[in-house]
Amino acid sequence: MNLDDLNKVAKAMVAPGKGILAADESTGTIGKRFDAIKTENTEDNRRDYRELMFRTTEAMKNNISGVILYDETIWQKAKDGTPLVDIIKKAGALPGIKVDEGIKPLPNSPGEVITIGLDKLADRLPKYYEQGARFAKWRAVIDVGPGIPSYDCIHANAHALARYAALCQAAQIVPIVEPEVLMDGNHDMDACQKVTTWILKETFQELFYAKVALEGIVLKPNMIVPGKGSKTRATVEEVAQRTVDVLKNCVPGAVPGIAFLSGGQTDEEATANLDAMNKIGGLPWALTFSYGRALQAAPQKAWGGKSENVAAAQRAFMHRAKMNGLAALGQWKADLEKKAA
Ligand code: 5MM
Repeated sequence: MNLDDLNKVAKAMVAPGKGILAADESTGTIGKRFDAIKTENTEDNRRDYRELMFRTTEAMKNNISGVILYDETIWQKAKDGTPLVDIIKKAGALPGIKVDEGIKPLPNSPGEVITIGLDKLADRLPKYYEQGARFAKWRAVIDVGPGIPSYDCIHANAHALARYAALCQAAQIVPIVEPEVLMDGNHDMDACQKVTTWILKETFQELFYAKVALEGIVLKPNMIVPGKGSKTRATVEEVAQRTVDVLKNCVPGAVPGIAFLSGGQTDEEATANLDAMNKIGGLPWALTFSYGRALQAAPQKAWGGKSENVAAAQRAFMHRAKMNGLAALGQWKADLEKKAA
């Protein structure tokens, strides 16, 4: 492992004003997104949709440091035969790859899941590196509900994240470590804070035991927000302060950067919350975005599966990338949203 190089890649992923495009929806998940825009979930449509984002040159150059790809996409070619990874690289961004193989029920733990995909990972990683991937992603899913999460769920998922991260670094790939506490549920902000603290503490302990070099990772956590079904709501300032408090308690300063998931927040909430955290300032790590839905909902709606809407979709994508780029600098303002094309 060359830690200097891993550290350079990790820093590039969280460079000022830039963040990560999470375009790693599995075929089932992109199918749900396509259903919403009445578009058939075919290989060609998945390619055309992703190609339009990767060819949004200004956004890719100015605000997107890297793209998390799904296995299908990393091997896919654009309509004109150019490999999609080459389009991403030409735009100045880094290709990355989701390497987990999804979730399965955790035995003896009703309502809880474990992320799978470790078995052949050591063999798969060098192939992804050769194909251009310089970082990877693994997502652990933690649900909050009556009596859950259990210690078994927290521990098993943190342990898997650490084993994945160690394998990535051995293959010279920067691991994005993503423990996601879901927004689904009726729980309040206190419960989100408690569970997020727990999974982060456990994850960094397991990363230590697995001898993962923190200088060569990027953390992808959720923000501290009330569950979607909770009767309580939180202000942008509360979300920002609570999230920063949790991170300060749990994340060592050696980690170069933290790139949040959006988790079901609206586009503008995800931007405003990130911006407010960066306005607090004085933090040891860069804080940026690694959004899926909060970057893609607008372009998907504008595209609607129609080639005549590609330019409109690219404008929508460019706008969200720019807004989140400003939020990563703490320079976003709500009225910039209204000036959108
Ligand atoms: C892009 O969505 C990813 C999920 O894919 P699958 O569920 O299909 O495997 C997801 O892991 C994503 O990378 C992050 O959770 C961030 O996405 P959001 O939409 O929460 O910002």
